[in-house]
Amino acid sequence: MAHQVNNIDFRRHLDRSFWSVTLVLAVISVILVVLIAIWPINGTLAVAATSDYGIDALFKFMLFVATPIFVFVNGYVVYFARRYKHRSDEPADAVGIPLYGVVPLEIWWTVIPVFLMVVLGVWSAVTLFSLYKPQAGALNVEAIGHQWKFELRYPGLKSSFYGDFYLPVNRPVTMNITSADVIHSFWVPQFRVKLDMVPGMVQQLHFTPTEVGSYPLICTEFCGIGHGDMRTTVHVVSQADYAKWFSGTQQKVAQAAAAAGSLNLTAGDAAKGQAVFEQKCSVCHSMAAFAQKKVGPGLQNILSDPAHPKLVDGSAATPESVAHIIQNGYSGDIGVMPNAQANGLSSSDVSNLVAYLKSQSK
Ligand code: HEC
Ligand SMILES: [Cu+2]
Repeated sequence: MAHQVNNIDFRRHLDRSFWSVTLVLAVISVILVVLIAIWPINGTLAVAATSDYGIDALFKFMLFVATPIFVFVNGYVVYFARRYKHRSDEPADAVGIPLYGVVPLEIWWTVIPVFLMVVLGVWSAVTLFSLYKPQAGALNVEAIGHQWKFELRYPGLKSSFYGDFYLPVNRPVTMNITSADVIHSFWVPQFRVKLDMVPGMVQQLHFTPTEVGSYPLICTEFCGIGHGDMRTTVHVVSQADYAKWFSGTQQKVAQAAAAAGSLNLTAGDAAKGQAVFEQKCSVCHSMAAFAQKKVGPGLQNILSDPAHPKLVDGSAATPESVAHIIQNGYSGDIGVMPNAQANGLSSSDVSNLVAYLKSQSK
């Protein structure tokens, strides 16, 4: 007969196989913990900014504690499942040891995790706050998330730009982070920083890049169909290279602004247009019939589709009106088509795109 027993001496029921398994699990844990202790994390993933701020140490501590827990819990689960499984010579309704409460065990498995959680919590909070500490003389950069790219704004540049960006080595950076549409996330693994980009909210990250090199900036918040493509590169360079890049970009941005008015649609190059299309439009448009929608409609035969003689904005399908939509964007029943600035298009990109769309129309 099964009956509940409190505080029975459970050790009586643990035979030698239990203690051998315990020994094996202890040995495995010790080996893993030693391996973790000597593992150089920055050999696996380089650290390139001061913002590691002890994050690697915190991570190691977590692994250090979690690994033996993982080994023991899973080891015992497997052991007990085998050792105390139902045997064919037992009655079908046999129950195991009538073990209900063992106070000393319960105290231990409460006190130890509480202690570990408190240490982890306090340590994490201290580490986190150090990421929010502004530094003197910092370079202020704005990063704005868009579906699906990063827009960058620098003081002294007439307008923002998209794509790769540069930071001078050993100069503190304040990254002002927000989003223009949905929630994205700003993550540079080698800087050990990650912060959500939230529309309507500007948050700051403070770090100093310390190693020259090129590192990925990755969106780590699922933000729609193009999320997987939402990555770019941050180049950490010497002060001189940074100055060179900055003045070059300053010129480019000014030129693009000046050229935006003058669009020459007859000079477009369809092959170049195709390359731009694949890079910047194909997340939302396929080169197929109008009805083949991704986010926006299919764009094949856009200039010669009897089923759709008019464009989505109601204008007649001419190269000029297609260029108008590509430059200014359009928001209608289907959704939002971003403008040329948001898509990062120069005016020659626009004329090349129109030439390409023309070449895909019969
Ligand atoms: C974020 C998604 C998105 C991106 C990126 C995008 N488009 Fe669009 N596009 C749309 C949507 C949505 C529409 C339809 C708008 C509506 O009518 O509501 C559209 C409409 C259009 C139209 C009008 C189609 C018609 O039949 O009238 C053209 C032309 C066009 N896009 C070209 C481009 C080109 C060229 C690019 C690349 C530079 C591009 N789009 C990038 C979403 C996008
Ligand atoms: Cu994103």
